[in-house]
Amino acid sequence: MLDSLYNYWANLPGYHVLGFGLIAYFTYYLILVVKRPTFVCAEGPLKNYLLREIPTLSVKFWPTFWCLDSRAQTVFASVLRSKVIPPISYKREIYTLKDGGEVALDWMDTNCNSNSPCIIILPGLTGNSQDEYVKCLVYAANNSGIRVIVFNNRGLGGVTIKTPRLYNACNCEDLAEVVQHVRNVLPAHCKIGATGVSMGGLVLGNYLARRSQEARTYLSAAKIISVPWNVHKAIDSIEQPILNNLLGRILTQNMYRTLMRSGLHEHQELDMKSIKTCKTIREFDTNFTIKHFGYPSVEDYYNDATLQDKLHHISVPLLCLSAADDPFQPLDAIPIKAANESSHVAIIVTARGGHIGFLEGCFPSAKDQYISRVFVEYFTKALFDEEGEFQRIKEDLHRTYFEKHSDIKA
Ligand SMILES: *[C@@H]1O[C@H](CO)[C@@H](O)[C@H](O)[C@H]1NC(C)=O
Ligand SMILES: *[C@@H]1O[C@H](CO)[C@@H](O)[C@H](O)[C@H]1NC(C)=O
Ligand SMILES: CC(=O)N[C@H]1CO[C@H](CO)[C@@H](O)[C@@H]1O
Repeated sequence: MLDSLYNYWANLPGYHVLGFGLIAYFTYYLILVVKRPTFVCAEGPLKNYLLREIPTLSVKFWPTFWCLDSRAQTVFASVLRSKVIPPISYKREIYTLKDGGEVALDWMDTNCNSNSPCIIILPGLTGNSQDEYVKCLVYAANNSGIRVIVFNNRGLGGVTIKTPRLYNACNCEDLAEVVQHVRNVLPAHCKIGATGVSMGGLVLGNYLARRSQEARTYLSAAKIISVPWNVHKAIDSIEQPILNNLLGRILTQNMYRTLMRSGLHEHQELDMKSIKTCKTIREFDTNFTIKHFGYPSVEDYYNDATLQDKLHHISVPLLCLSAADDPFQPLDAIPIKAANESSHVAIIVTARGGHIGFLEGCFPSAKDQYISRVFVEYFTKALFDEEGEFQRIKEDLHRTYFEKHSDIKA
């Protein structure tokens, strides 16, 4: 008996080895990978509302089993979306900012009427309205009858700059002007929401925190996807060898190309040669961004942009989606505790998903993706708000918020 067992193990046929391997992998997958996302927000009306109205919150997230690594999720999601989602033809509006600078606002409202609410989308670091994750959100909004405006930063989306100024991660003045403009051109009864992805999330988050009162008057709801909550930690994380560093290098090259295309070097003297040799985002920021915006050091700039410690200033209901394995965002930088105490900010953390990845199922679909599903479920409830419940929750939250923070102007 023992002999035959020994013989079996000693001469294990190859396909049995494969079988055991697969069983082990799927056991691991089912037990350790497939999980309900963590959802944090202070006990109260917003938390109850979101749990009730966003069905995706209470189901398990099934990351694509052959694409679990965070970098693989990040890269493959981008490739899949770019292959499957066709370009979108927007109505472009060139909007002139107060200092004479210009930004391109790309409108998409083919499935809308005069009552449709509107979402302003802020893409990531060097992103524009044709980026694959942006289109994924735009399609989803269009299918739900929501108007979308993609806010391309200065120098992006094919618009060259008119004044010697680009954009950065905490520059929310431009967004403030755009939000005000959108409010002025839309009928007063149309609600406005905003979504920022990655660096767009930093810009939006900083706007919500620094211009709390103003943001509250214009915006009904906000959402942030894959934001680097703590920029110091994000930059450290993206410099880790080998794969993270490689992603960082690609991004740095994109930043250089964006800078070239913006035409800034025709407006002011820049040492483009040394900027071109930068290999990391930190080097690029040291040699360009902080000089351009007058920060004494790169640490000062990252402090200024960091969102992790600003949650308590935010007074617009804000839903955030982050992955625990985001290569741009170590888990310990996600402000779980602050959100757990925040009446206005709720955070969903999936165990896997990478940076703007969140691919799910055996054969991830480009049309119905986790990021667009959460996005649409949240905004259709918050912005159409037929019973006015979300609006009432928002007003109640403000009342209790200002009782608690009597130092902040109501
Ligand atoms: C938006 O939705 C309308 C109506 O369903 C459809 O005709 C149109 O093609 C959609 N636009 C895009 C870009 O998908
Ligand atoms: C959130 O706060 C509650 C108390 O209000 C506490 O019981 C819970 O453990 C906290 N959760 C997290 C994730 O910090
Ligand atoms: C590539 C490059 O020019 N890097 C420089 C960026 O700035 C720092 C600090 O000023 C220099 O030490 C790097 O050599």
